[in-house]
Amino acid sequence: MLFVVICLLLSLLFVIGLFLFLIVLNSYLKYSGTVYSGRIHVGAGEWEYVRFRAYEGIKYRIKIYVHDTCTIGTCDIRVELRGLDSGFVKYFGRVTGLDYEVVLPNGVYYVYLSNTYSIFTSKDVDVTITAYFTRYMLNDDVYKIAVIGLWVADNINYVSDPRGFEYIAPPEETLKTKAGDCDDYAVLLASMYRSVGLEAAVGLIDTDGDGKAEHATALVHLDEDPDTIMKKLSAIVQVLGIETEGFSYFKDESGGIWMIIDPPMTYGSREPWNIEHKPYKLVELIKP
Ligand SMILES: [Ca+2]
Ligand SMILES: [Ca+2]
Repeated sequence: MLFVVICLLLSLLFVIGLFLFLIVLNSYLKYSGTVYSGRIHVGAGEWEYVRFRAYEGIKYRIKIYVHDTCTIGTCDIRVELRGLDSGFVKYFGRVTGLDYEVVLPNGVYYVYLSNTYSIFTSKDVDVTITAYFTRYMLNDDVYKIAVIGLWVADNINYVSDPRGFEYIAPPEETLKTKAGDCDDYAVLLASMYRSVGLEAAVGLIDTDGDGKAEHATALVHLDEDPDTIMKKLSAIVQVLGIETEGFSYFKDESGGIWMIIDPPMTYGSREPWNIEHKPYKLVELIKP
């Protein structure tokens, strides 16, 4: 075990170029996620709505197009955007089309489409709501954790060590071969996170309940409370078209949490922070 610990420590001291990880982070910034897209029929004298959940720090683009199918009167619709919890209200009046970008407080929102002023004419309305990252996300801790975790989960393959030999690859080697086992993932992730300014470590984990570690994971220290982190994480993965159920962490005795990022333990999942395996007990924390 001492050998493993020393190797992990040494590997963690490798400094990976910031350059590569800024490319990884930047490449995700151009992502956009469809929150809603559909055609809504609004009958004469009626109204309909689109409901969506918005998260702080994400930019939403709301596009509305009223189809030119009306036979009597004008083809327009009265549009309102209202926040259920935040008290946010925006009136757009009667429009035939709309292209609106907004950053909203956390909460549930309704786009109301009112045709109540029209007696005879029903309307078909296309509504698209798209979520984008804002540029300042590049330096957000949870953003870094999520997109680097997903990048590693997508780009590194799980391959066992040489038979009878516990080999801990330096992070740049794992990047080159695009393969490794749990300790190689852990060292690579911890190094990547450290390269973009996060406090990251490797945790040695007992996964069979005998009190001894046989698994390793990357851990990132965060000072925020788990609820706030969960909201941010949900926001970030909404743009990436992912829904996350939750994330796993160990409480730090001196405050804050150690968030777990462990792609091999969430194989096939799009949530490398959501560990379902039990037991999963931290035996040793290795900080460089
Ligand atoms: Ca290994
Ligand atoms: Ca064990």
